[in-house]
Amino acid sequence: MKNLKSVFIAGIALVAVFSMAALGGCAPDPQDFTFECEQMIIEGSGQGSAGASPAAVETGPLYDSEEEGTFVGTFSDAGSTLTFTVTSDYECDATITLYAASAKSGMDMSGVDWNDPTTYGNMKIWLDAIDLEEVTADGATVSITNNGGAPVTLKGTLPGLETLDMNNTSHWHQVGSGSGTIHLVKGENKIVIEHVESIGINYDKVVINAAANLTWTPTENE
Ligand SMILES: [Ca+2]
Repeated sequence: MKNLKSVFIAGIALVAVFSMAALGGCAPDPQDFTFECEQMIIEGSGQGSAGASPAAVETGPLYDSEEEGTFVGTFSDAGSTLTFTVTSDYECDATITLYAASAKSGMDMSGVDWNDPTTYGNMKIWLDAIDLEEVTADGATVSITNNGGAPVTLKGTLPGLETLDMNNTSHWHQVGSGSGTIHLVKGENKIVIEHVESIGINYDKVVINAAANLTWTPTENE
């Protein structure tokens, strides 16, 4: 009798587990998985100091910090992409957060008289903040899609700088972030970050918070 009762209770427990799995779809507690942009497949280009350049991996000091970061820089041409494939053991909605720094510089030379060197200091250079949710004629500034589906809307801002010191590398590494919801399928998720607008952005990393185990194979870029 006692054994029968145990079997019965075990049966109820099993039904409960299956019901939870059916309702939630995702099993483990949510956890963060980090994907460094410099380890993604880079297909991009932009304007470097020597003119048109392929997107490149660069390491440098972070703004207002003792630390260094590694980025995909010289990334400004529309249509450039970062691609990475994540294998998930569950189908679920997950939070995706992009960490990046604005490299959208602006310049005002109206106070400069080129015949008068004493006015050269009046040149103003700055970095614009980038609202990741802002929709341009071509779509959002940055588009993230999974397996070719609808783009994820990212909410967040990459901060700007009132005065940009071109020679201070850390000024190009003031990291901000934007988050959205991405739907992961069980199995392969080919995630593409597309640079929609022709403006400068230095890409740092993506963090996905998912109630699943996510794995990937990083790409070795130079
Ligand atoms: Ca990075």
